Amino acid sequence: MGEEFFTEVTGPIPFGGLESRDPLAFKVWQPDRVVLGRPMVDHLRPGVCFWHSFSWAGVDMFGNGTMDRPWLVPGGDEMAQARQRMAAAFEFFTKLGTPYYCFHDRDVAPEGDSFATFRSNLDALVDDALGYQERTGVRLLWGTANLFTHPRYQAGAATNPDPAVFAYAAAQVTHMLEVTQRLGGENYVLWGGREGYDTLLNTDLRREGEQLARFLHLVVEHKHKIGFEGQLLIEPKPMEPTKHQYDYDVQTVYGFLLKHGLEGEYRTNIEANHATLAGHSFHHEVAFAAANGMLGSIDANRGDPQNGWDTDQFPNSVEDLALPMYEILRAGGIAPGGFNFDAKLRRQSTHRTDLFYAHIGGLDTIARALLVAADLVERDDLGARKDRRYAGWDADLGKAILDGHESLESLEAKVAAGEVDPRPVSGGQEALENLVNQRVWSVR
Ligand code: XLS
Ligand code: CA
Ligand code: CA
Repeated sequence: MGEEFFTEVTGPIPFGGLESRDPLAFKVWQPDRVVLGRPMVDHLRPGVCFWHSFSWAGVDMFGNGTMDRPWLVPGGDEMAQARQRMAAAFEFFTKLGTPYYCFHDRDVAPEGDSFATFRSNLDALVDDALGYQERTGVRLLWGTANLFTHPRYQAGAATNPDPAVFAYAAAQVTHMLEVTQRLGGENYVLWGGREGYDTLLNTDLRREGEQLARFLHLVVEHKHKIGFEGQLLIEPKPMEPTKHQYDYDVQTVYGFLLKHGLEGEYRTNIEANHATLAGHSFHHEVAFAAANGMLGSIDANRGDPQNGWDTDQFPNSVEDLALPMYEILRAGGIAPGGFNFDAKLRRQSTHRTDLFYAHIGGLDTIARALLVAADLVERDDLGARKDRRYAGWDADLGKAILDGHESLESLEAKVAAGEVDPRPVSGGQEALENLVNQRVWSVR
């Protein structure tokens, strides 16, 4: 073993239980605990994201890096630092005990001064990653290409007014899709960070929509050509860094895919904080995706209700997560997706061990949300009440309407003859909320 980076944590983080006072022990997360007939780890498939945890030193738009990250100190040999970064990452994954990780091409490999150099840097580091994966058993949940940091992408990648930028983005995605396949990645994500606009004064919405659709078709073609068996995912976000982003929310993405004949090829990677930025709840985004065959994977994090930024904080509210988790269980689970912690430390959490506290809290929170959701599914009160509420649609009148056996005229005749005379029924929202809270409070 080479240099050790997380010396305060000696071995895998143990399970301590709800009464444990050890800050470096799990209170709820027990990968092997069986929930609804499956180990917890198979339900949640949690992953650590490379970019926030290993490729970011706490830089923000007003200040320099604050964190103790020797592999990010500016001015060093970039390939040597990249190797250190990967060693630190795999040491962390193994000590934390999570099965998956996710990365952008640029998180692991130095850019160099040309695409050819970038590609060979990436290939060398992917060779290393393969070795680490084999030795540790940690797997790749998803790969993605960074099409937003370099100045060439300032006006978007696929939606750029310059086709040369489209071509450059295509080159990056081609290679990263192949890298993801080589590493056995189970999904490939496209987040259109700058596929949007800052002002309509210089933006042709019609052209940009067509360009984006063409790009998405090319990705599908290449996926099938190389036989990549993973799932393609689009990650919605309404804004930031652009003023408006085209993949606004799951429903917008779904409509775009339908319009361009891409349905069935992509699902969504839903990030909790992006849902709230879009003015929705995370629950809404997950429920919409589940109802329309668009549920792909989850980026687990939260925003801060006091501001409208993408703060990417670690999840810490079981109440917020229990109902999205319930939708996921009812939809048959999240695999081949998982729960990627797309979350970063606060800038003042400068110590390396803070990374452990953050992920321990996040894992315990999603694990407890899973227990609550599983209990709700097992009792099935919510499902049964919903079924009762819609029972009319399974009876004669509802079926006749949906099967096309009724017209406006035939319905008018029924109403006029007094055969149909609806009475308002209570939606019972408060009783339902109580039911959920009772589970949140009592499940162990
Ligand atoms: C940014 C996004 C990004 C994607 C991957 O807001 O969350 O990190 O998950 O490109
Ligand atoms: Ca994300
Ligand atoms: Ca985010």
